[in-house]
Amino acid sequence: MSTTRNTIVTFAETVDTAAATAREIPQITDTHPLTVDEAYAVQSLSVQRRLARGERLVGYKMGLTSRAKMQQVGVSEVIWGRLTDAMRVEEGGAVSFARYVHPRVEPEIAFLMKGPLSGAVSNAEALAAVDAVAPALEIIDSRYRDFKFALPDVIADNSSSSGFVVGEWRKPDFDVGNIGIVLEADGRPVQVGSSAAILGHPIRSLVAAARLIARSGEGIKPGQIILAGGATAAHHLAPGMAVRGVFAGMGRVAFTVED
Ligand code: OOG
Ligand code: MG
Repeated sequence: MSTTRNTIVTFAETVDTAAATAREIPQITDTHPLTVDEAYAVQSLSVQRRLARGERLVGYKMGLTSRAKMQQVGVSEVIWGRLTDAMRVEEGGAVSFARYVHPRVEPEIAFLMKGPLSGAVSNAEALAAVDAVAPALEIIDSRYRDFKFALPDVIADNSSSSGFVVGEWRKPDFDVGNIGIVLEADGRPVQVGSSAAILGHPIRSLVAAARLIARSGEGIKPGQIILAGGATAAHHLAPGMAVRGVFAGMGRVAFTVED
């Protein structure tokens, strides 16, 4: 079954509406096979709908860059998604549980870019394009029933992008390759890991971002934020929960969940 342009447009509307209304949907691939390129086309059109409503593209997120994440969702390909200003949650702020289907949180490293980055680049070139690094938390929320999906489904659903919180930016004059991370829920450690879990070093995730995003005809631009991917498995959010990420030598980042 080949996928027509009209079908791509329809799927883009389906995933966008599911995200906007916090309603779960069946997996697209239950009824219609999609190639990876078609899935990225659905993602692109669904995010264009957000931009048409006034949201702004502020960067990209990498996904499934650690084994813990791949194992948790049963998909083992590195993926990426788009971040808009509406997804940003203020550090120390609150999110409303009702806005999501079944949200989870995971600790990540964020890069703030000062140079453009596109195509095949080395680790050193990627690092030279970084203005600052920060501890971050990503809120992911698959729109698919039971948080279950195949690779094309999750890509079409903007790689589960829902929200992100960024802590204090620091100049990248230290190595982010092995930062100890504790994810806490209500003061209790729920995940413990290291930034080394992200492809061996988070800078490799930025290199992969430059390469993969270029395949869709886009490039990373100065001022954009890139999330490197979860360093640990994600933890389920619940109403009333206080979430905090503690990153050794980098600082903390926190938010709370309201009803
Ligand atoms: C897919 C998104 C993965 C990460 O950091 O690995 C991701 C998902 O787990 O729903 O954001
Ligand atoms: Mg993530």
